Amino acid sequence: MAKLNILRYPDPRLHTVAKPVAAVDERIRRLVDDMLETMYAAEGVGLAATQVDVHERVIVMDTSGERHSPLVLINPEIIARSTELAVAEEGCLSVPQIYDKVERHARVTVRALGRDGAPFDLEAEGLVAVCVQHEMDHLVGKVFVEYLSTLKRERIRTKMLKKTREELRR
Ligand code: GNR
Ligand code: NI
Repeated sequence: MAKLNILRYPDPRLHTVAKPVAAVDERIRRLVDDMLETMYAAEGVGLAATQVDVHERVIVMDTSGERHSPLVLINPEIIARSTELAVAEEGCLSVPQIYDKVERHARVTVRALGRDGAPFDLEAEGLVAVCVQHEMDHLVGKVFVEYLSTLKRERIRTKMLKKTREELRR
């Protein structure tokens, strides 16, 4: 296994649209395992392949407190969504230390392939629903800050660029 580098906003590669996985083979299983290692090391509850500069429809998640319940979603599609919306505070490993409220569907049903290539449906609510919608946005090149006002987004962009520059100077 290997820990992968996580792209940081405003990296333009975060806006790449991922392609469907053609076959769940050894290469994809290795990607999944590397993404899980990367997510756990970063203490995130989810990670999309887009964030590690791989533009294929792969997501890993673990919303359990114990961090021993990995969930793998390959080629995820939302097959049902509640009309009811819910607002939750979100963060993103690609936008460290920024948290803000985002409104999304309160419940979603997602159809995906697992690490074994077998299809399954996930009925999500609460943090799982927030996280899976957040991750699926990454796969179409969307970062949660794009739901915020232009003013907030510009402030975040400036702050991130400054932070990355300072880190490079060290
Ligand atoms: O670790 C993460 N926490 C989180 C909290 C609230 C809503 C969404 C998330 S996802 C985020 C990890 C990440 O950036 N996934 O893309
Ligand atoms: Ni994210």
